[in-house]
Amino acid sequence: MRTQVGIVGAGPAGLLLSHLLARSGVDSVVLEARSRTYVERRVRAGVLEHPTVELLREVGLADRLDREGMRHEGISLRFDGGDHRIDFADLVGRGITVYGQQEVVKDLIAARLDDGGDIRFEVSEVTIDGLADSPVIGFTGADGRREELHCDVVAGCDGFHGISRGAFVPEVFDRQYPFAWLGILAKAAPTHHELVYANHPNGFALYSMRGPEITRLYLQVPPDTDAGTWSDTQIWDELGSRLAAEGFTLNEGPVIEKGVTGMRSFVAEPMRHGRLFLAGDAAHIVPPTGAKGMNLAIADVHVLAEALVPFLRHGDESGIDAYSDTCLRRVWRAEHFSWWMTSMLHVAPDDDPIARRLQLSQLRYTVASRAAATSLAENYVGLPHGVSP
Ligand code: RFL
Ligand code: PHB
Repeated sequence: MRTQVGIVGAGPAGLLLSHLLARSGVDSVVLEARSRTYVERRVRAGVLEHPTVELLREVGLADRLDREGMRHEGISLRFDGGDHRIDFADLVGRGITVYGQQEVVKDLIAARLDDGGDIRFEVSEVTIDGLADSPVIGFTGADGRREELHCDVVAGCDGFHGISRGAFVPEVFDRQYPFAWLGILAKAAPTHHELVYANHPNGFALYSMRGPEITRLYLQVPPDTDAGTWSDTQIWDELGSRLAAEGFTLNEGPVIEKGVTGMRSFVAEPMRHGRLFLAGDAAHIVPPTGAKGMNLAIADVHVLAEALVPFLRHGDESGIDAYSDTCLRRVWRAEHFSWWMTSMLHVAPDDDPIARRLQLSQLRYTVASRAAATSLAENYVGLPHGVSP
């Protein structure tokens, strides 16, 4: 088999890359380890930055997003018994859209398949060779047959646990946090129209949603927590305490999904090795407090598609040579913002009294100063794709 771009992984990064390339007449094949049903049901991110939504609109992927996505013009920071709104619309004139990652993935798969795109689900034993000049991806198809995919370049979009990062030895920056998130999806109508990030002496809590009938909620828990040890009643009680504010009621309902997510900051440098380009979680992980993971994956492949098209059309290498540096600047900005939000909002297990007071001071300043609130808003709604400060 032969294609121009061999894409490993059908998450938001791999699927969107395939779509962007197809719009410029570049062929690709997407190889995915899981089944279509599995990737379409995987519950993950929910917040789309402004530049993400703009890009999806520009490339014809936003029909359902525009109908069903929930536009938010701010978030609340809740601490010390008070609720403080950060008004994105007023501060930076832009907002975010709440639309589940699995909805983005469904829209992308449908668009690719409608357009004759080649996505192979349930592949295994993926290998990558020939990265100096003529890449070959080996894989076993769903039918058990061993195949070889020859391509001009490989896009490693296979997430944090994928194999493509292992094709070379990048420099790795890795920090794990001493806490995790217990997340639930509940069949309960949201009672508040925006996200609430709460810093409470018992730990962080986040109030989010997925639609008019579904609430998405998270609690800070110790890193080794087994989700099964938390009963639904305990979860609702703890959410009630941590999110408490005057006039705020939490609608409870059946818990339809429950899981624990670890928190880490991770970056692999560079994001390119010969003809291999890493994008999304394959190259970097942020703690979810800044809602940046999927958005970064989308920003990476936007830059990558714009670099690959001139290279594949007429051998222009300027874009591919700049790819890693261009992405890493934006990645480190998002790493910083996500680390900053995480440290401001979570309670450290050692409960250091100085750290606690510094946190509260930072929170009070962030909600009281227009300059500080604007900085949060600008980062949260998302900096433009391409070169970052
Ligand atoms: P993905 O989505 O992990 O996709 C990688 C795909 O590669 C496949 N794969 C392989 N395929 C073939 N061969 C192999 N050897 C393979 N190994 C793996 C996998 O099956 C998978 O389909 O990576 P991608 O595309 O880079 O996308 C990244 C995002 O998924 C991720 O950053 C976000 O989900 C992170 N995230 C959030 N991001 C946001 O932007 N906003 C949020 O609000 C947000 N909240 C979150 C999150 C992640 C969370 N969890 C569960 C980690 C909340 C949570 C709880
Ligand atoms: C979500 O809705 O899943 C969500 C929202 C904001 C975050 C992380 C996750 O920071």
